[in-house]
Amino acid sequence: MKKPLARKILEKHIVSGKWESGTEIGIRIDQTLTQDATGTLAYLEFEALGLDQVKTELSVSYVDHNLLQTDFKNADDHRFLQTVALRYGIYFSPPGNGVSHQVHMERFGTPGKTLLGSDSHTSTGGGLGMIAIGAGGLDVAMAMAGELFYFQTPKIFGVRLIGMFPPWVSGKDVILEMLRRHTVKGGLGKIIEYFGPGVKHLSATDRATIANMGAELGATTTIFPSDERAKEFMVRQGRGDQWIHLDADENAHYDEIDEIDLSRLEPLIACPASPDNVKKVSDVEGIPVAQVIIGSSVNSSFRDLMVVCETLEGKKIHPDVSLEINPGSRQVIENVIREGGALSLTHAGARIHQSGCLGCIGMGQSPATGTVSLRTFPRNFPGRSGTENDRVYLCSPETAVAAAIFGKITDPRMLGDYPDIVEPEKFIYNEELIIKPLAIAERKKVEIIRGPNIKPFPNLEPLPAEYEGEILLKVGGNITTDHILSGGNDVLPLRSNIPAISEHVYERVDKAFFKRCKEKGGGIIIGAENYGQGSSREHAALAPRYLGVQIKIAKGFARIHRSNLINFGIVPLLFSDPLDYERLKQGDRLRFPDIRKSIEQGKDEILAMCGNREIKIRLKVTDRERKCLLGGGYLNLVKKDLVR
Ligand code: MIC
Repeated sequence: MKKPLARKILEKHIVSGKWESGTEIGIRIDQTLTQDATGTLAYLEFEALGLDQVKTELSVSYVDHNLLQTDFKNADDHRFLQTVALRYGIYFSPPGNGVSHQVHMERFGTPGKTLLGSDSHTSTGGGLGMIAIGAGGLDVAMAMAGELFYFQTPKIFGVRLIGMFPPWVSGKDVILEMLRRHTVKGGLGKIIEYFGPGVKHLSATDRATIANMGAELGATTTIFPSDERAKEFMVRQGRGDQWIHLDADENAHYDEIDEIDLSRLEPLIACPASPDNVKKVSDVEGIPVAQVIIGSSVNSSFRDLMVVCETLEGKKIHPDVSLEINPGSRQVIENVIREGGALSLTHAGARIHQSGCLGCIGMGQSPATGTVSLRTFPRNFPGRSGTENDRVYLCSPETAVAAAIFGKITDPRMLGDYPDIVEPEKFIYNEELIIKPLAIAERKKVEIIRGPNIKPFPNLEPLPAEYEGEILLKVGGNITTDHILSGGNDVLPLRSNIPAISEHVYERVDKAFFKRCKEKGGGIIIGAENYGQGSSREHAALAPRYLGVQIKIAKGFARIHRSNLINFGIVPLLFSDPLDYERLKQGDRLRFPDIRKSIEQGKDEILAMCGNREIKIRLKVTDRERKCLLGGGYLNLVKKDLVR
């Protein structure tokens, strides 16, 4: 059979299972990345395994999220992460160096390798022909320990690109078009693979934008071929020798196919408050804008910023707009400076921030009450900006800069000549700024420095024989991990302190949740479709578990959150009859009389009682996952194996 590229790379990495729809495969992971907001916990988990060093080809720890230092907590975490990296043989990219996705692509991304990252946007690496997957921190810790990464054999969704971009249209418009067509659930269980004659017209960083936001489709990951454009990028990074040509077989078989004609795309924009609420910019023109942010996790590359610089040359931003620039990396801003772009930015009135994620996860940059903010970020979930009832739109740098100039949403095509951005033959960069692993003999001498906010990983008890609890909360469809546990400057610094962060669980949905959950000693949460979409933050599973939540029932779960639940021993049950979702309400008590035995015996149907009424509930898990659930989580299971 003629195979897609994703399958060819994955088959080279499969160690357990085989390529068969609906079954689990376990793959070898070549590279890992962590960022600080998820990394502290991932390294606490790695430490708990008691190993001496990482077992991957390459592991990198980035500090890019918790950059504001309003007290000791984030700074302490940064030091912890740096010393952990030195201790275990991990590269360390310090604060200010840039966003993990951009820096990894610049310095380490390699076609054909597998990359697992504790950030849902790790998929960015697919822009260079990698299989790059976002996961919970524990899965990444396990990969660092040399364990396999397990997931369901995905379907491969081929997207054929034809034509060429018209002026003022770029990579962001491709992924917004995908979200318009397929919604935030459209990629569940799938890898999105782009192919066809249009691919060669996309630069590596345009591809990275599309791959990054494949996470918003719910996809397992996204991949592009490794062709001349990927090579060009790697040569400019001084890494041409690491490039290899990789492509799908000719006439490869895809499980599903769609086609996008790039020449017919026009500027698009995702309206509040979901990345799939996509409209044509021309249809929402005229809405006054108070803030424009360009950069962060996506659209923060040299090309993205230079389009903005050149458009702004000789112009001034609108007096009602705060234009903010979050460069993807130090390398990006250095090259923009060399080309003279930074001067156009500052002279036009832009505020240049340090390289990092910042406002993308609510770490500063919150918009003013009742105002519109246009961002080139990947997500606009409600309240994620840190401002209640925020109105955040997602768009390309082209659309963003047009709004900054005119003070209202404006179709960028009216800006006239489209700047022709020529990338430097060789980017300037300073390799010394990423701290390399120490020689093996030196590692043991490193003392890991822990601040007072860094608390040990909590102990999780095995699943009891029977479980009874109250429905503590009933939520609707597409609930994000931001709803379950928000980001922002108040909560993010608690990521290494589970007891403290657990006080914030579901606070944005129901302020009384924590108190109720504490009083009842835990219980059950009920959700609808695509429960737990969005961020990979495993805290959204571990913190409720710490409060005693041991069962979640939904119509469907998002991939990463589902794995995180299992990793921490929360049973992810599915409604067999959607009417039961309608019938059950907050405050109902549910009893699972023989839940442990049913899971041990490999049963798919789990008996649940609401008073005298039986509720039809299913459990769709693999044998490995059953063991995790029974033992109180993945860490307990692996620790036991290591001891043995
Ligand atoms: C996100 O876009 O939500 C983040 C910030 O990248 C998160 C990481 C986190 O919650 O720490 C993600 O997507 O994994």
